[in-house]
Amino acid sequence: MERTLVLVKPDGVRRNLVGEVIARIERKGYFVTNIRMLQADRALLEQHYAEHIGKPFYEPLVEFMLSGPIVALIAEGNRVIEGFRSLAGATDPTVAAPGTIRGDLARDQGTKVVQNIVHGSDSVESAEREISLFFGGK
Ligand code: IDP
Ligand code: MG
Repeated sequence: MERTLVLVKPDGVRRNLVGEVIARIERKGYFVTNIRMLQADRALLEQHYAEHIGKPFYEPLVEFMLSGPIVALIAEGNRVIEGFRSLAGATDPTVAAPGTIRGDLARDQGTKVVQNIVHGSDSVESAEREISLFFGGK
């Protein structure tokens, strides 16, 4: 069964949207098979967002992800990686389609980093790498 790593980012936790995100995953028919709330540290985020090191939004992104607790979960199902990214919507919430998590629940806050409620892995390789980071290889 395919797996993906979903994060509810600090904006989603602060706004009490953890249940909303989980409900959308479950209503779509995917299974939540592991979940934890944590306060990330810089070392974890540097590994998680390694592909973005050096980009102008990298440091604001790390600061944002350090700004409060996050929820990490594993969702499972056929084509769940693609399916969750479809549920999440486009990175920029201003243009994310209505009906998606980002399109319905987020907007531009004028910050250096886009605050867009959720993260979802973008490939099988990144999903397995990210699941190992947040769940220790389980
Ligand atoms: P994704 O979360 O849709 O996969 P990525 O390109 O992997 O998007 O970027 C990781 C995160 O960095 C985004 O979710 C968003 O919070 C932030 N981000 C990405 N691109 C920009 C940008 O151009 N400006 C500000 N923040 C950005
Ligand atoms: Mg990404």
